[in-house]
Amino acid sequence: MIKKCIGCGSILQDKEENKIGYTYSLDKDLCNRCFRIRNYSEYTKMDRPNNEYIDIIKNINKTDDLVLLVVDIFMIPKNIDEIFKYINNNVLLVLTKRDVLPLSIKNENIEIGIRKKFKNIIDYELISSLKNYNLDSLFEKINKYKKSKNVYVVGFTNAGKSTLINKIIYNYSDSNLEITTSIMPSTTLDTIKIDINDNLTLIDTPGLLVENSLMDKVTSKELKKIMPKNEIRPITYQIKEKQYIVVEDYIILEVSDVSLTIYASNSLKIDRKYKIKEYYSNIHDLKVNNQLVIEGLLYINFNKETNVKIYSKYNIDVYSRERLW
Ligand SMILES: Nc1nc2c(ncn2[C@@H]2O[C@H](COP(=O)(O)OP(=O)(O)OP(=O)(O)O)[C@@H](O)[C@H]2O)c(=O)[nH]1
Ligand SMILES: [Mg+2]
Repeated sequence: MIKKCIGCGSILQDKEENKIGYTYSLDKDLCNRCFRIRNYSEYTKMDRPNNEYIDIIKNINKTDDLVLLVVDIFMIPKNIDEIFKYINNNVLLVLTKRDVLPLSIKNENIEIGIRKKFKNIIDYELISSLKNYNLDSLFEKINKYKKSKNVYVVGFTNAGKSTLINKIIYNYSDSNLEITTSIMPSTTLDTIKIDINDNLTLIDTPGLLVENSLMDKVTSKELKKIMPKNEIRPITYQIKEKQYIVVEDYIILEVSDVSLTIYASNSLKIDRKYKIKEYYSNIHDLKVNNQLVIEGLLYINFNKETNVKIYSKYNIDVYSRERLW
């Protein structure tokens, strides 16, 4: 009989120690990797090719089950729309991690931006799993829109899908199951079915990989600094002559004659400099309309269209986009 790890969904096996699903005894419910993440916060990188994750999402198309698309409101990936290529199901958009976005950004403005960006959704909810914010309202919407017992939870890696499901289990079911969550990408490796009640089964799925994201280049220790833990304090600079903004040892931004506001984790070291001794080899020269995104690290709002030069330690996506709010 096939037995799946209750933490990450992978099929348990006791043969190959370095492969997915390894456990030294098939009597266990957790694979070794999940056991180590949970008990020692020790993460072993163990991912599958992105096309296998895409195939899992595509399979949902064969059903008319409701889909919850979970999106990290601070790190909306560049290719977020890709998901709509794979599924035609009804999509309830769940914007999560509201707790890290500054409260000075009004929910009404977020709603306007979201309605403009996501045209193919039946509804949306702005939540924080961490703070239990709007979870009752989300749970009502799930019950309102679901067409069948099964509801799929999809999104990009690290969006907070499994954390949300754990919260729903805790709040609204008698079960004490817990899915493995972590700060590193590709924590969930296969589908995990969770019965919330007789009429509702949530199905967790592995997150699609974010292309060229800093998330994939750094250690878990670094990621702890990069991922905001609490409300972001935006940093504004008025820049006249040519200056440099340095973010840890990840990027150097070269700008002049502009006002900019940086949204990034409060734990990151951000400095303004007039001279730079050493640059990085990945160079991006681009015109930014009003928002610059460094994938997996931060975004910066500009008061006007401007030319910027970015030196990046790693080969990651750097691009301009229309700000949503
Ligand atoms: N601040 C904050 N962090 C959150 C919230 N929800 C999840 N996180 C964090 O986001 C990280 C990723 O969470 P997961 O639930 O493992 O993400 P996932 O979408 O299941 O990721 P994959 O399994 O890789 O697809 C963890 O460090 C969580 O603690 C939230 O509401 N607020
Ligand atoms: Mg997960």
